[in-house]
Amino acid sequence: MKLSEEMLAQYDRDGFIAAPGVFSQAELASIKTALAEDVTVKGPHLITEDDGETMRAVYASHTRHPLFRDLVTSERLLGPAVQLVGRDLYVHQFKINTKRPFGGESWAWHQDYPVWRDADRMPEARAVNVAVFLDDVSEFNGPVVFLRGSHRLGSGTSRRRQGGETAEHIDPRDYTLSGDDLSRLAGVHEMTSPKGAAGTVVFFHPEIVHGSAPNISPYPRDLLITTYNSSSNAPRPPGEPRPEYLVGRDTTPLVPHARLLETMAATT
Ligand code: 6CS
Ligand code: FE
Repeated sequence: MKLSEEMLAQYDRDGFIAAPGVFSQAELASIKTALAEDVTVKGPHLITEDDGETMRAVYASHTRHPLFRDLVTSERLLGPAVQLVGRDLYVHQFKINTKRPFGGESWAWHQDYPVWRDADRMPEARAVNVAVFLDDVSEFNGPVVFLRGSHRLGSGTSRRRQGGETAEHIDPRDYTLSGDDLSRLAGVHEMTSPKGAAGTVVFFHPEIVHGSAPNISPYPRDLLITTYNSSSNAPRPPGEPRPEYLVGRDTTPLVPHARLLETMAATT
């Protein structure tokens, strides 16, 4: 897949672009099967809602399951990512936010890069988030909302809130922008949420302000997000880095492939 000049210009201007129909129904079914297999592996990479039981997110599936390994090296994701940030990309972070029907919780307003800057010492925002809709996304099941063009402001003012410093996985609540900041930003940057069928892919900038509301609908909203970073922009923490499920260690540039995704049993 190749992004047109127009789409590249749109990304620069808005901080995100959406491409429908990137994955087929059969591939989506394979991805769902792989997700069901992967979440049987227990560990700190499984993030729960505040009830401590319901799954909210799973991290680093690409390090455990062959299908997700294939997905992150797919030319359909990696090709456009290279166009947007440049060559020599690796996976800094991989997650699937599994927003369940009837109450999957919100994600507070935040920017991603400040977390990686402060917690991981990622030198620059030379990365891109690639989000794959695993379910149809409508206005009802808690779509991600962007402040259009807010990536152009940078992220100088985003700071971690006092408290909660011990968690490895940093919830956006600990990094959320103030109400004053958001009111000001929303006055200039329109709130907008890409919607579409499962198989749609959204590319978004690590400094765009975004968040999402709870899912009160009867429909799930599983959203897979892989963050590609430039190998030359890999985190350089002074001390112990955060765990591998949050911060990818293998910074070898990925080589894209053009295969379809097939059902593959988990290796673990
Ligand atoms: O701890 C982290 O890296 C996660 N936290 C936030 C707010 N964004 C990026 C990432 O998913
Ligand atoms: Fe985010």
